[in-house]
Amino acid sequence: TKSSAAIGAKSVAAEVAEVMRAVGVPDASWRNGTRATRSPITGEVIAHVAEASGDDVAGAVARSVAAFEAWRTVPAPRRGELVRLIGEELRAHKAELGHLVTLEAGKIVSEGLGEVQEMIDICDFAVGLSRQLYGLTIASERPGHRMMESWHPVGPVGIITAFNFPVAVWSWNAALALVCGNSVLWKPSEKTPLTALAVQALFERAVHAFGGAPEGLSQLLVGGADVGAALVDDSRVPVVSATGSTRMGRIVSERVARRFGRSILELGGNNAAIVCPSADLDLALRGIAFAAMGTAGQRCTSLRRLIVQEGVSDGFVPRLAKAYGSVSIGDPREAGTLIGPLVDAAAYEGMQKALEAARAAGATIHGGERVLADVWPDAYYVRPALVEIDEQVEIVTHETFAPILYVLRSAGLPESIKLQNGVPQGLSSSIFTNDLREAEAFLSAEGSDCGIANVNIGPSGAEIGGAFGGEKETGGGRESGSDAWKAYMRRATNTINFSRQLPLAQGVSFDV
Ligand code: UN1
Repeated sequence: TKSSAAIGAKSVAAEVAEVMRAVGVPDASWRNGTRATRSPITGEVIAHVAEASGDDVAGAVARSVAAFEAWRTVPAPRRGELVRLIGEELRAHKAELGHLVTLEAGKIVSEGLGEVQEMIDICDFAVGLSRQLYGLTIASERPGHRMMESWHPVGPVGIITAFNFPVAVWSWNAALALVCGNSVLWKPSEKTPLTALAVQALFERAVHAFGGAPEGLSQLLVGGADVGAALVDDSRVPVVSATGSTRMGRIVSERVARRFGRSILELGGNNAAIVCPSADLDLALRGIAFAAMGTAGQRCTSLRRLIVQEGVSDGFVPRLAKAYGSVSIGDPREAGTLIGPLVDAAAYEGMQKALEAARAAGATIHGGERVLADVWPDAYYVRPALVEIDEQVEIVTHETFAPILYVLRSAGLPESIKLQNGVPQGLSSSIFTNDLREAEAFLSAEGSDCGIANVNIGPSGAEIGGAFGGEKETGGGRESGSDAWKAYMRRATNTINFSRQLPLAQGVSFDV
């Protein structure tokens, strides 16, 4: 635990002001507004942001529709050029934006920078994609006919993001949506408006360098739940991508479905890792430590359940407990800190409630207590908790957005997979094994039921090249790599008759 002597002299607010100036965010958007925002590092107020209200959304959507109507006629590779320029701005401002992620979301320095790198990576991916966006040609049953499918821009895309990846998730959606010919409207988390404002400023710079992009192509809507609701209910927004809790996602998906919109949902995870007797336990320990404790357990991919198989050395869990006991917790700005703060008091309370429930279920708990409260009474730092528990009781099946790792024992691989799949969420999963049969069984149709299944790495820290998302209560959406772009376009099936006859499909005759 960092001592107060080691605490940086500069206030978080002063550092925020420096970054906002360096990136060119107008003062009016964050200095004199109505909503106070706090840094989780110290709990101090760092900004008063200006807010939109639900009533402002209709006008923003109208501008977005106009921008879309112009943008969809721009050739896709040219649209890619704008995204390339966004990537360039991100490269040029990686240090500042990464630092702002640290200040506003409390991530350690390398994770703040990593988040911006993830944005740069998706821009690169989208630029290449802008020269593809391919459809199929399909064999027609009719002579002199050809069938094909075309992918077209779909319209304004609403993007609702969470505090824990305050900027990368926007970029997964926006980079694809923009090369696909859409406009975007972004409602960031109420906890992280400043990083969103900084990204918007970088976007405006890219637009300026690009020259000739329609006004309002990417708009930022800083505001509360009423803004989100207005966006979700607006039938001019055909696609809404939402990242957050399952509770929020259920509301969004029902409301979007009511107007026949499409939603891309990235909701709760309850990710597990199975440790088999053949595993490289040193490697497993490191993989588990990062996945479970990294980002203070506040990734949707964070490792929340560890399934240790019979035959794994008895020393393994005590070794893990030792790592939990000694991991450095403190100011995420400081080199050497691995665990920064929880986002706010509510996150801390949620964690303590979960630990109480586990204790009541007979669990043995290592760690989990609040630390540094004497230094920063308004910030919430905790020692990550390792919770040994006999059964996958109710509380274990919930996603608690905090660093709690439940440790379960299992008799063998089938039972491990059953435990792994025995929760309502289906985002990410992993197995540590050196046995090919076990690894392949885990990845097979009878194995993990998650959208992400890994071998010999933890469940978090995915690259952008793969499709990202999960099944069941995780919502079924896929973002970023692979063919996730298709969710941001509409598909048209085309049949072209180049003959002089008019044969009908299915052998139907209709002679007039
Ligand atoms: C999230 O936590 O919302 O796979 C996203 C990962 C990151 C993305 C996490 N690339 O952990």
